[in-house]
Amino acid sequence: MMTAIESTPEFVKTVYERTRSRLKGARQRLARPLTLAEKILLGHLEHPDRAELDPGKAYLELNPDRVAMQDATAQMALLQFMLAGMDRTAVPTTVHCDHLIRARSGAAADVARAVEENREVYAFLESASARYGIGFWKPGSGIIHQVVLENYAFPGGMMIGTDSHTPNAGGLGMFASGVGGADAVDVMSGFPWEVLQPTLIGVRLTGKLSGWAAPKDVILKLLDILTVKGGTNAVVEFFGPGCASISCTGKGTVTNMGAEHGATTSVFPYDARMETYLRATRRGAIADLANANRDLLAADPEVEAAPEKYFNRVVEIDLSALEPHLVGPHTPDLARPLSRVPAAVKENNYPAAISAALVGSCTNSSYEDITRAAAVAREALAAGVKARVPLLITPGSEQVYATIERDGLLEVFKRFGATVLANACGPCIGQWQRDDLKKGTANTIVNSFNRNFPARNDGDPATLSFIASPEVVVAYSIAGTLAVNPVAEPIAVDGRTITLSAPPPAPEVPEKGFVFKAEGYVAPPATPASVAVQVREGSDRLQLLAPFPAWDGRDFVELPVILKAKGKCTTDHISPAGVWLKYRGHIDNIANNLFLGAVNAFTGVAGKGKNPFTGEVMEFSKIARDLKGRGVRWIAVGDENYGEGSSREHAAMEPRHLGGAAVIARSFARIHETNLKKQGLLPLTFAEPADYDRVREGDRVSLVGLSTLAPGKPVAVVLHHADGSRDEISCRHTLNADQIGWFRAGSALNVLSSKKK
Ligand code: MIC
Ligand code: SF4
Repeated sequence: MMTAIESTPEFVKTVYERTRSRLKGARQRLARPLTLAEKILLGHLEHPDRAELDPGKAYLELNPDRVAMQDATAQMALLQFMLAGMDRTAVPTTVHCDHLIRARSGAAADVARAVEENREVYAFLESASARYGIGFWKPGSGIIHQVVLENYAFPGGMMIGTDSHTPNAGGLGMFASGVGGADAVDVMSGFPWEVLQPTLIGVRLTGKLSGWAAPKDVILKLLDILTVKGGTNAVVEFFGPGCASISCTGKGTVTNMGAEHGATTSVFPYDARMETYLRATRRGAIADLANANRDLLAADPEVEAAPEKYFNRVVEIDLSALEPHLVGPHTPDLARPLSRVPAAVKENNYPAAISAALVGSCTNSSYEDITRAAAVAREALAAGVKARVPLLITPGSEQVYATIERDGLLEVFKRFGATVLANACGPCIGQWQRDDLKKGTANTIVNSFNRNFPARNDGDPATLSFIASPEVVVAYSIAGTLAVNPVAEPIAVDGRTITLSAPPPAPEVPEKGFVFKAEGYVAPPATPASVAVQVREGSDRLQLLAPFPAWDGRDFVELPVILKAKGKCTTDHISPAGVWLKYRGHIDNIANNLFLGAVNAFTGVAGKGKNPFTGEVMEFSKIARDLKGRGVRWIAVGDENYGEGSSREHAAMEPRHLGGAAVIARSFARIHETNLKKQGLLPLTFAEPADYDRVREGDRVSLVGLSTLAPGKPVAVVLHHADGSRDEISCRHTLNADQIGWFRAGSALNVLSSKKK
């Protein structure tokens, strides 16, 4: 039967009814009050009566209500889905074209160029969407998470998305999690989503945001507290009286950027602010349903009364005391209140001059965000001052764009000297053709994005990227320097000074309502099966996949270590985006970027290592390819929180494609660890984290006893050093029985295709 792509009231009603009935059994089993996250999780269990429940240990089988994919990850996801042999997706699914548009001269020209440059990729995505009954959002229609919030998210629902910032929908009370494409393929094929049962972090908000403090500062403060790995395998659930002072899209900012502390998702309870947003986005009937099911959409009252009894950890944030923050460079958890920035700039020798300011990204591109940012620009214009550094604005969606245009905000930005870019990811993902600076010039940028890993925005590791709220970014664009606190100190401009006042609270939804615009949406045809999926033979952008070979049943013996990564090794280090985004549908071509940003622990140099056979120093991808040619599998070694950041499964498929067998790290980020398992690699952690130091250059590694690999059972690992000595160490893994099956079969997809429902 054809399911609607939309989250129709009938659909939402069914979800609430199903949740209620599944919760009944779960409540009996647990016999205690439940948090909101637990209600949604238990309400989406495939087997509520018999599922093992053990936070941090048990794997849950869940039935998400929706799937969303963006163009850069959808390519691989759909190529895998094609191998699954399904006729159409089992749950409502959408594809959003937002990552492939290069920001250069402004919205219209950039979209036109992107359509030209990515013609065959868009044709593939559109035809595959049509073929499998998926809703398709064309380039220029908006950033996935903003479009999902405006159209598809609903309180109490569960969705997965092939993008790490999918938790944005938590601002509308949805349990929304970022996953790799292979997870999405499971759910699109009618199988459950398997995820480690998260532990629970409760964040109690008190007080009220005021002055320059913005929703962004709530998450920047939380990142400061939790750090980039503090949320791993946990759900962050907000509660307390402060929640009411944050709008729905503001809540979205907070949950969206929860990706940066690694949480499985973050979620707010349903409240009047969400109701306002639902009604303003033409979903009054869903607001009515939510109102009638409030008990499902918030924690039980006992939880708020004694949170420490129900959460593994409780964090308190007093919004009234919150100062505006700036985080960075290079990591989103290096937070400082603005008042401390000038001193930190001196101490650390950061370039004080700002070379560019950027507002936008899925985290901060709502109507409210743009309005607050425009208010700062307006005040400056009234004082005769414009942006003193290039200011680039990316609205989140067609709807936001059309509405800010009608309300005169675009005009304000134009007068202020800003460039308005396409409704897309743009510079947030390195799609920024910067012609103003020579590569390698140390420089500082400020933006309202979410990640600031080296080279992320402009492909240049010499750029220091700092993150703040949109209004603070505009204030910095006026100051042009980090040496002053632009929200508290007078700013010197052309021989005089101006002092900015805090922007007034912005309307959370436009007073005149949103301009509804969804010209970029293409619904699937009534008879999808007749559509041919377009993949040109010999294309350098798209390549059909072949299944990875099954494990041969033998131990891995004396495999070379091609990379020992030191320090932060995010997915941007493993498989950079920017110029490489163009190969996201071509496994062999994109594999040429393997480990390009990873820092070699033996040399401190990024992207290169020593070929274990020839001794030659070369790019890691070349080493891997050479070993593959010789029929030799290999190992990579990682540090803490290996694979932090994006959901891109390329970071797991590339090593697999080029012959990687295992990654041994001190710890893993959740999505990446799952991606490795899904693609048939073994993610192992050092039982003794200090054993990381035992790995020497030129080592060969044996993984012993793999035929008896079992859940919870450590793996014996032998490090054979070049001088003939050896170290025997123990490694852990988190594979459950099913996941061991993926390893044996060669990948999760091989298992899925063999048991297609
Ligand atoms: C990102 O912000 O890093 C991305 C680009 O949106 C990724 C997805 C991708 O790499 O395509 C993410 O966050 O998952
Ligand atoms: Fe796009 Fe940036 Fe959001 Fe990723 S974080 S979805 S690149 S806007």
